[in-house]
Amino acid sequence: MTDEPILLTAWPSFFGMRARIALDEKGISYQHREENLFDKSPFLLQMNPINKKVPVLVHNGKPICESLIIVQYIDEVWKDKSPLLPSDPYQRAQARFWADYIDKKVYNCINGIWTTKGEEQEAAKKEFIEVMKVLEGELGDKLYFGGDSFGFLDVSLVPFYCWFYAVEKCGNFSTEAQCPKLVAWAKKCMERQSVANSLSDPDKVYNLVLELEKMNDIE
Ligand code: GS8
Repeated sequence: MTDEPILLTAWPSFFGMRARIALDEKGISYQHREENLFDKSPFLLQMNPINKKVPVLVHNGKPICESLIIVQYIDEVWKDKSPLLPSDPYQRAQARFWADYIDKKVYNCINGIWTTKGEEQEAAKKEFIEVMKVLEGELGDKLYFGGDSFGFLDVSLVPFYCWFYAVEKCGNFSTEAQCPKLVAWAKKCMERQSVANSLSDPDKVYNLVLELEKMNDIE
């Protein structure tokens, strides 16, 4: 007997979107609990006392933390439908390598663009495009990162796409002009219900970024 899982997340969180996409791909119904990251709930602090961050998946009363670990857990527990990780150990290791690369690079570049101005922002934009080109190279001419089917790496990267509009407006540049194949891949992913349902509205993300810039005196 298993309980309906609970997902603690916050709407702008790309990490939370990963978990939402994975649950949707598997057709799992779950309880979505929206957290206010400026005033975290006692339940979040109890479920993730170490990092105190979202997302957290609570399954059978037990917490699973860290988005990539959550996606892998979902894939292992509900393994009969829509496998996300490749079955071949080498391919699985490669998918994990690239997901780790995304975690180490993409988040910092995106934050670097909207939290800075001038030379610092130029450097963040340059790095962002370099990273996107590396990922575009890994995608190659494939439909999805893992080949013909949507999988773990797609889930890991596509949530960042709903932040592209905000950082492009802040930095006055176009990702599509420099990485057309990567943006075409993101649009292809958006055709999936699981992705379209899970990603936040780019305008809403941009408005949040403008509010945060004001709050943090970034002019
Ligand atoms: C990152 C989670 C995270 O940064 C993961 O799950 O993959 N490596 C983790 N979550 C943010 C929201 S998204 O920017 C968060 O919860 N921040 C609250 C805080 O730092 O206090």
